[in-house]
Amino acid sequence: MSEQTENKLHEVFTFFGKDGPFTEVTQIKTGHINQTFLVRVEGKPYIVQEINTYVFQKPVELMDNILRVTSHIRRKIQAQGGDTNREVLNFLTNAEGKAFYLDGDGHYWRSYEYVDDAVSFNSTEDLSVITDAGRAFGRFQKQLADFPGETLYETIPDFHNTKKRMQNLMEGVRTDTAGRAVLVQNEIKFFFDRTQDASYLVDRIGVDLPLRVTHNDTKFNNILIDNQTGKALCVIDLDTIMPGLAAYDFGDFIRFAASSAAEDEADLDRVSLCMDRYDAFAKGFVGASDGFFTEAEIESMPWGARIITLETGSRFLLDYLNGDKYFHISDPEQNLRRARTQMKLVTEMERQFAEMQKIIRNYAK
Ligand code: ADP
Ligand code: GN1
Ligand code: MG
Repeated sequence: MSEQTENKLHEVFTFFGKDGPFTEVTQIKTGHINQTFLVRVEGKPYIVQEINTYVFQKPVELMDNILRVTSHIRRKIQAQGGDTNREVLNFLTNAEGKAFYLDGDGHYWRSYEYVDDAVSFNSTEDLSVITDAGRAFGRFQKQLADFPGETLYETIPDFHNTKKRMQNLMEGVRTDTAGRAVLVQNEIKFFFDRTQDASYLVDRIGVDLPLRVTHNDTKFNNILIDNQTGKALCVIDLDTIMPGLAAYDFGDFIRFAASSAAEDEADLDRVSLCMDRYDAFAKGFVGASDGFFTEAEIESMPWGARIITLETGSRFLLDYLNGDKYFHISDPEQNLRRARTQMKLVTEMERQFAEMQKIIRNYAK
């Protein structure tokens, strides 16, 4: 870690009244958005993050959402006799109750307790872990069922408005900032051909699909698994909690964790939809939900998978066209590889859609 970064991290801990000698500083690179560090101050572990303000333009409102949502969840856990130190994120606040530190360069920092003896996965073949993650993301929606969604600040407007996402892609093709459109004509056509699908869920919001308070970024690595019990412990990465559809949270997990390969796999022959993982997640998310979801919502889940995968692919392609401004990348082709894996998964879902629907109906009973 550079001396400059270490000094900055000390500044953050001083702000929160927790500074002391560091016994570990490690950068965690699994997320695509924020800068994340694991720091142990005299042995006690914390996560410190620099909030990405290109992505989240109102960090103050964002942190207000997170504090209110985590307090709400903490009360639920307390009422059920759970462990509030490990089952919900605990953010540091300063003497005035502020949960972010604005440094002299205009960067926003936050810190919360690191949940020790837990891991986050990018993938697993252990179906029981996937089912349990489904149960935990379902439980998360239930915990927030009585949270007033209309009071949440929209941290990224139109985050899962897939229709709008497609329009953004087309606009990106038109402006072609990085001069790359010529290289990806087939990819652009793939999304163009599916503009009708993109509207399918958005147009039903408030018609037959209820708006709930959803997580909206249910990647497998946004949930912590307890090392001792192997059970899903704590939902993390709370930046995008906003009103949304249950199908988004179902779909985003499938997109990521039911893929046979990494999100940026170059060899598309290795990318397929693992139906056993899809089944395992459906079992936890829908099957364990005790009648929480409506019939229309349950029927919409496979569409959530197909549409969120389409949407995420379009976002990767757009970022490639824009010159990689949004997602962290390791090389200039990574966003393009990511877009292509999502396209392959969409194709797989289209081919096996009847089977996906059958599995969901099975858990609706
Ligand atoms: P990003 O928005 O960039 O995805 P995240 O909030 O998801 O950032 O954090 C990045 C990664 O850091 C997570 O995927 C997880 O592996 C790890 N992580 C974050 N918070 C904790 C925590 N409290 N305990 C353990 N690991 C964590
Ligand atoms: C980002 O932050 P992370 O890595 O958990 C992104 C998601 C995408 C995902 C694709 C705020 O999630 O929407 O689906 O990358 N988060 C944001 O891997 O845009
Ligand atoms: Mg994350």
